[in-house]
Amino acid sequence: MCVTGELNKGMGNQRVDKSKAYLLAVHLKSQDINRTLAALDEVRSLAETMNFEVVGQEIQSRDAYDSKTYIGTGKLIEMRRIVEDQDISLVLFDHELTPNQGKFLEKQLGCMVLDRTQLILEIFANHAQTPEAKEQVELAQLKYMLPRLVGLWAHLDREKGGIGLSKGTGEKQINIDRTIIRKRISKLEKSLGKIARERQTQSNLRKKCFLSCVVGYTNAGKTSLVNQLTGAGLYIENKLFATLDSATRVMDNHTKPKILLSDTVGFIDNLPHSLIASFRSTLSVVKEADLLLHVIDASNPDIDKVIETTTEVLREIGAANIPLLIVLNKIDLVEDQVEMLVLKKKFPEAVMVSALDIQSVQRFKKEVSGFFERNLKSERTLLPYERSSLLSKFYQLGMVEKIDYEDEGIYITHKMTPTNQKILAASLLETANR
Ligand SMILES: Nc1nc2c(ncn2[C@@H]2O[C@H](COP(=O)(O)OP(=O)(O)OP(=O)(O)O)[C@@H](O)[C@H]2O)c(=O)[nH]1
Ligand SMILES: [Mg+2]
Repeated sequence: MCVTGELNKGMGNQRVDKSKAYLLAVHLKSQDINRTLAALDEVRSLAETMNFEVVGQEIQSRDAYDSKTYIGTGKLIEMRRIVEDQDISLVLFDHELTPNQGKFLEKQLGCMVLDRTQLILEIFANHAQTPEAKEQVELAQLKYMLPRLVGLWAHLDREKGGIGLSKGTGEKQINIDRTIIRKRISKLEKSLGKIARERQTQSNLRKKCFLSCVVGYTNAGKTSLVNQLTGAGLYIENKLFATLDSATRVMDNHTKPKILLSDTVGFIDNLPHSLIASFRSTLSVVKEADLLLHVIDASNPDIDKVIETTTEVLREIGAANIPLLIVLNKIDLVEDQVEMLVLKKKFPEAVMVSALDIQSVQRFKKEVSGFFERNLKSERTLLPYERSSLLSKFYQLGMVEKIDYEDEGIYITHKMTPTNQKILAASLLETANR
């Protein structure tokens, strides 16, 4: 499903004419202007990711958002002239518009209007490659659309006299559409549920390993680091949301158990809730991780916001309590020594890395292995001789450090992840009960 279908025609490298886009933001006087500027910059990156040509931008200072026009009547008139004079195809807003505001603005401006959420949904729709990602995006779009149907069909009721429709035609159409959309949502949820169960089987296999997962803001360099650390060859791009699927690769073969590294979809400020909900199964890998590597673009001027956003999403998906290592990537772009010192002071525990510098990547790899070793406690378990067949489980699930054969049984000194400890305990209990 693609709202910008017409505009997107010929997108990609072959695109000849880029659609001209204009950015609009409302700055509330009570807010920090830097945040408004940063939000507008982000909309620009989203627009560029969609291959639109951003030809201008405006910031309107107001005490409050205007409920009808969002930007205020004066600015709207000024904007209409700009749209006409410069042949603008679409106006992009830094904020989520109400369905009525969206429709009203489109009518007044005479061009397509997209808000931040729609833009993000469009990018996801464009980038989705796998059947799972496509279904997740469609689900998010339908959930976004459902409460907005009133706005879409209200005109039918308003215009009923003129076009000869009976009273309430719009309302009836809304009910038909709602039923169709609800059916499709339920079908998609069933299909995604099936994929999630298959994913669970894969994850049971993964549990035998130590799972680390990169998380963080979109474009922070997560996939680049995964590629450097594992040789994965995953797709990277200097655009937002290049990655929409999870991918897991072996990072270290020499440890017991192996260390795996997963890449996954990036986050953004005010990530639409429908998207987070729909991407739950893709993000399940984050929830299962033994260690999260929070990758941050060190050259981002608003690191606090980036951390805030990631922390918030991690909380929302139930991954807030997993051990987390801060990774300041793109350190090669921080040229100012003072800035570097500020970063070191602010994040004394962080790993500083550049995905472009192999030596720093190797140091980073050691940090992850070190974390893994530090966090695995040595345990000593007694295995009675009559259950010695379970010895192989210890080797499968962790590192066996020492074995002592005593009169009462085999004492095994081992290290394993908390998840694998639980799997082992369950196996021991199961055989004890037989
Ligand atoms: N200068 C510099 N550029 C980097 C570094 N790491 C990644 N990049 C660039 O940053 C851009 C984004 O990199 P990705 O690895 O796709 O970022 P990501 O976090 O996976 O992004 P999404 O999947 O879109 O969320 C690419 O153009 C990379 O080449 C780095 O350490 N230094
Ligand atoms: Mg990526």
